[in-house]
Amino acid sequence: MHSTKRLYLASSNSGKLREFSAIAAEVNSPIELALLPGFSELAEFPEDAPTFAENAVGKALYTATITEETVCADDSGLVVPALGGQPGVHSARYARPNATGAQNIDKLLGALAGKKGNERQGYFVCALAVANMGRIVAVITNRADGVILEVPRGSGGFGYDPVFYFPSLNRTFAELSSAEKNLHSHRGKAFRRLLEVLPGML
Ligand code: ITT
Repeated sequence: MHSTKRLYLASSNSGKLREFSAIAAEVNSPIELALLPGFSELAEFPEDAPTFAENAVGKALYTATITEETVCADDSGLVVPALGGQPGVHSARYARPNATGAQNIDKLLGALAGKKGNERQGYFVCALAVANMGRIVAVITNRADGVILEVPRGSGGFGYDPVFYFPSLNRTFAELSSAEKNLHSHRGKAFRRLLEVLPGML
């Protein structure tokens, strides 16, 4: 029998809380998740480091200054090696600041026009960092590998999902149920790993 341990997410996104809570419930985790109270009043953390992990660590340390509880911050995005790693850490604002998923997809398909085969390979990355009282407790990263399609397919998910074809399921991420996506996605895999290592550390 485990005692419950609380982990705050450095986010005001209730979709993210639902996604992570569903994964925690599946693995019967003793970690109880909640959105970090006061997160939306904090000045936005500038995610301008060159790697996902650095951004997640910076955001975790920054947001953990408003609580004595343990905080988890994440950063994620799509890396396309044939584009020199773009959109990368700029994934959310690839087309322009506050771009929609469709605008980012348009820019990505334009950048990949004429590219075939291996040049259309890409992968999603998720970095999770956990901080408490000014210290980093854990950093986890994981990835999901796929191929960027020429034409979007499916209406689920968000961001680049409609053009992210996942070969082992023969579907795009936008054609998966949320349970299927959680099983295979960069974020799902990183978060399950975090749930494995974290109970011993809190
Ligand atoms: P918060 O920081 O407010 O949580 P965000 O949209 O900036 O929201 P991330 O930094 O985690 O979230 O993700 C950056 C971008 O990477 C996101 O806006 C998408 O364009 C893309 N991305 C990340 N994970 C994705 C996924 O599972 N499917 C599709 N696109 C994804």
